[in-house]
Amino acid sequence: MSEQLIIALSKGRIFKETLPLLAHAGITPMDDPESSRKLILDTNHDDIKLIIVRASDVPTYVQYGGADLGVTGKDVLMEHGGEGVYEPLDLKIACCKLMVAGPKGQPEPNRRMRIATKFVNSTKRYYAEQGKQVDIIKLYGSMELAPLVGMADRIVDVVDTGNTLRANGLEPLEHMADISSRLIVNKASMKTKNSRIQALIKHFSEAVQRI
Ligand code: PRT
Ligand code: MG
Repeated sequence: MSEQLIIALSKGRIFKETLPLLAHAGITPMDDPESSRKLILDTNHDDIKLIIVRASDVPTYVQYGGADLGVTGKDVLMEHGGEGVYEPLDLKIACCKLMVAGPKGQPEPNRRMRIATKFVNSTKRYYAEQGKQVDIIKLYGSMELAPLVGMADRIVDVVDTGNTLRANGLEPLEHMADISSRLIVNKASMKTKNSRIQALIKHFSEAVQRI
């Protein structure tokens, strides 16, 4: 039997949008992570397993060899830093933008701005490049709430339709980066399982062209 190949995915949009790419590579999961409690999903190949982890944990699993490959948002990858992983392919799925947003019509305060975000590293880098001193408040979700309760002047978050911002009286202010999901590969696996991983990259890249 050949060695196992483990692919790390997160539930929700990443899993759904990766399914057609897996299908093009002849890989079908045997379980649905939305209904199953299993964290390791079998596929139609005995030697290919999918692991289901938090979106922000995908690069960590791949970095430390818990998975050979993973699919992760560029936002998450930028925040992680990308150590220990290769990023061979832009999958062009789960597209969105990393943005600064704030309450509609509210100018910058005359003191240091407070920015609420889960993207602490990217936010630090962004304002440092502009030579702006800001205070960053780390949150784990629902960043949109922070300005509404007066805890922050701005947020940094990923935006797709902008509906969530609008529904909370916020507006997009600055575009920081275009985001899409990337295929990432553990550096050691790329050597030891090279031909299988190259074959998968090839199938995925064909699927990206077509879809
Ligand atoms: O949910 P959890 O905390 O576990 O992790 P996560 O939110 O990072 O995971 P998930 O599955 O929601 O997102 C995975 C990846 O999808 C992200 O890392 C992004 O690269 C990408 N992506 C694409 C998005 C969106 N579009 C998006 N719209 N991630 C999050 N959103 C949020 C957005 O912040 C807003 O709160 O969805 C909400 C709706 O967006 P609007 O602008 O359409 O209203
Ligand atoms: Mg989410």
